[in-house]
Amino acid sequence: MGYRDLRDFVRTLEKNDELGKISAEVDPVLEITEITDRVVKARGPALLFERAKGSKIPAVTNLLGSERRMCLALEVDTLDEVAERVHSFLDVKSPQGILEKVKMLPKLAEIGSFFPKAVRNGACQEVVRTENFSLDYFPILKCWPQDGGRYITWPMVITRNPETGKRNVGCYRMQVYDGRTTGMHWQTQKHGAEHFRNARAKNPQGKIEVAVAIGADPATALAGILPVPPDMDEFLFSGFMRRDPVELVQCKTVDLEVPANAEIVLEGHVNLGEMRTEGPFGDHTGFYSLEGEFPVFHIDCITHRKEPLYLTTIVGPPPQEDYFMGHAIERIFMPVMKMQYPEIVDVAMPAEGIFQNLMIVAIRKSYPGQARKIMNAIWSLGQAMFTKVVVVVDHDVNVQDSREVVWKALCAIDPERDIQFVMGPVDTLDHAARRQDYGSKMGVDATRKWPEEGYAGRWPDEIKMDDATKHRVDKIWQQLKRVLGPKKN
Ligand SMILES: Cc1cc2nc3c(=O)[nH]c(=O)nc-3n(C[C@H](O)[C@H](O)[C@H](O)COP(=O)(O)O)c2cc1C
Ligand SMILES: [Mn+2]
Repeated sequence: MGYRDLRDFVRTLEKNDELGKISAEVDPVLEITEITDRVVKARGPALLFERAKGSKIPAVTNLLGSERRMCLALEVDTLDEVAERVHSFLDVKSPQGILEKVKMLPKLAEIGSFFPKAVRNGACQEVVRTENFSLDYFPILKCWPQDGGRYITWPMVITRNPETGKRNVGCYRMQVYDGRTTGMHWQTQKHGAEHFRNARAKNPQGKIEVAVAIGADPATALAGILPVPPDMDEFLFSGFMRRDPVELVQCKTVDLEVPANAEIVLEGHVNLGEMRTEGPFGDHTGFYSLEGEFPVFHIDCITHRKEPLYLTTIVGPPPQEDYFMGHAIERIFMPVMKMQYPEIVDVAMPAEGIFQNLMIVAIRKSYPGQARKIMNAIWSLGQAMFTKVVVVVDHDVNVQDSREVVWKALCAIDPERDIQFVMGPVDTLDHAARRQDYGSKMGVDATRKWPEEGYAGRWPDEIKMDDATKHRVDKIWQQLKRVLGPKKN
């Protein structure tokens, strides 16, 4: 059984000593960010701001800002357990004979049980406001000094693909323009933006319906961040992660469904012919994203629980909470990468690489040029297409250890020979790119070079002491340590 809702998870955090309750009045303008930033960098607890200045609603930050809390959220001891479950579903082979077919049935039934489930009533609609509503009611953060205003930072933005009718859930920040109007910052290559363009192609002056849910049980709240393929329902994957279907309730004024257990829901529309300046925003790159033109979300109705919690997060100089989200997603989707590219041994995205700037991939190379094939694979794999620098190393490099990577990768390259540049789509937030959304990427082949790859010399072995000598020294080590004194080593 997954967590019922956000407050259920918050209670569990409290029981596990993973919640800091702040009863002093704190301003959602800058102060909540400053406190959250300090706490996440110290690997501190999730934070409940009980008295956010200017609002009666408490705010929650840093909900998943550590690996331990991410594991609590997904009810596992290690993230590998979720990866293992993903693997076991991918590993379904064509059954041979009746017995294997029978054995497969429970697995198939289990998949069926993860599909979102329609329910009639949801706590998210305890209060329905179609008039006299305003976003001012909620403790929405202004995160950093140069931000263009307040931003809703952890929404689940729900739209329907006008071509296929399929649902998408994306987490796209929303700048508050006034009590009923926000920006809709879906970046060019994201699924919400694709729905917008599809609809606009049919009817440039029309509109699309949008629902925004804020706060839910943690696996559902993560739905908007999951990089699943277009037209795959993120809520199905949330159901898989929580081992319980996401319950959805029909919105009051738009033809969309939202998680019944959500804290707050904004229903409304985006006009297809309308753009407005959005930004600046202190972003997850650690720099401000400057102003840009983005669509506008008009709120027609707000529903919420009787006493809602406002779930939000901050991004900024790494590491922040989004690092732990991204890391979990990287671990969970590893089996999918490995299924398509079995030579991949491990992948790492260090926090300072802010996801889109650096991916280190270890492969078991078995034919010439394979490292370069993997770079191209990464650049065509969903949102990994944005990766500015891909470093491919051999299987015996521990990619989780950045020091080892710097040491071994730099020893393995002849830069002119081993670095390649390609052009393609880059992240909207990349402020160094020559054009927004378009620029170059770099691949570094830091694997051992083979004669078949034109390497004329003999690749040296890595230095390692032989076991017999180590064993002999182990035996006299205690005695030596006395002579060497209390110093370390
Ligand atoms: C805290 C946070 C804020 C985000 N803000 C944005 C944003 O403003 N715009 C955007 O395009 N992606 C943003 N993302 C990344 C998307 O949520 C992510 O790429 C997601 O997979 C998009 O869903 P989609 O593939 O269905 O479009 C954010 C992610 C996090 C964790
Ligand atoms: Mn999507």
